[in-house]
Amino acid sequence: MKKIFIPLVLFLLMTACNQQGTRQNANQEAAKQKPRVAVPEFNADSAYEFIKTQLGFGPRIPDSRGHEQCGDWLHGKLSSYAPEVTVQKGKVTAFNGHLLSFRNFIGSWKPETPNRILLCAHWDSRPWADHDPDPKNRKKPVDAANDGASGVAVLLETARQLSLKAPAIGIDIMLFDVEDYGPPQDLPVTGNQDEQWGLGSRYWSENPHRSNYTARYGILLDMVGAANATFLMEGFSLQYAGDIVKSVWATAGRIGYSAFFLYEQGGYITDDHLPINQIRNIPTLDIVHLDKNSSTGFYPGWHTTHDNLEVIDRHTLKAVGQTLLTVIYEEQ
Ligand code: AHN
Ligand code: ZN
Repeated sequence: MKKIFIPLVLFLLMTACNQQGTRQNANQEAAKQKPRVAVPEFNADSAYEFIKTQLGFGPRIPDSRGHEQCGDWLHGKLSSYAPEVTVQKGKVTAFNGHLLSFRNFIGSWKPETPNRILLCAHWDSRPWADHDPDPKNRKKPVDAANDGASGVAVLLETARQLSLKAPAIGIDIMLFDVEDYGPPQDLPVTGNQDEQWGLGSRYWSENPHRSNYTARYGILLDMVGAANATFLMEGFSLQYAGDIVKSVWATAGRIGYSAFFLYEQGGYITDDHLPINQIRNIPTLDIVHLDKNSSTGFYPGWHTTHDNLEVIDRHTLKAVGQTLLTVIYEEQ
């Protein structure tokens, strides 16, 4: 019996080592091409506080008081860091026909240069915890510490760092509104779901804040704060921005975060990056917490009342934030 298994174990070991080798080669390759620059330290405590502040406004549901107040705070905060801030205001139509007021906030560094990258996240919170394990909770709003606030918090801390040390390239930090107003789970599916999520980013993609706006590439952050997060390579990201996915993952691995950034393909997610890819033709990837073992494919607290401050872990914020700063400051 044992004899049969030894070659199998050896084979598995060799395959594992081989994959490890390929990964290391990819990391070394990426490192070789990058300039040696000093990258600031991402402050995860600061990002954590930015999550707490957003939650302090209560649910950030479109056309609610908490939403309005959080938007005002975000506008002020972004304006304190970015040389130029544009606010896009308007109305979008939700899946149920309701007209929702929205604001997209865009902070720009070196607004004139075409040599730029865009970074984005959504700041609204989901009105219903429609995936809560307890049916009694499914009409309750979500705190959205991870699904919303975490991405915004990492971008605000990034903005703070950019205000302290100017990047070599142009940057836009876009905080999109009305991402999470998609139809609740218990409704029969009607219409095109690609057009029912990400309404703020769809609006911007159809009406960019500068005419002929373009960027070399974009990075979307979605659910980047939960403990032990796993970022699989999301389907549309690989389809539209495969080279950038590999480069960002290699950067994360090179600076020690390969436990978060897995070399594994995830599903195709309708998220804020989709209209940017399809309408603006800017290759944009989604760093999104996907979990093959959860029933939804997303992180386990997704669209539940458990998506609160307790799920947030500074180590995850640090892994994503430090990777992002490294990507930004190594661009020339
Ligand atoms: C769909 O469920 C089709 N997309 C989810 C996008 C999303 C919601 N990201 C965060 N919340
Ligand atoms: Zn959501």
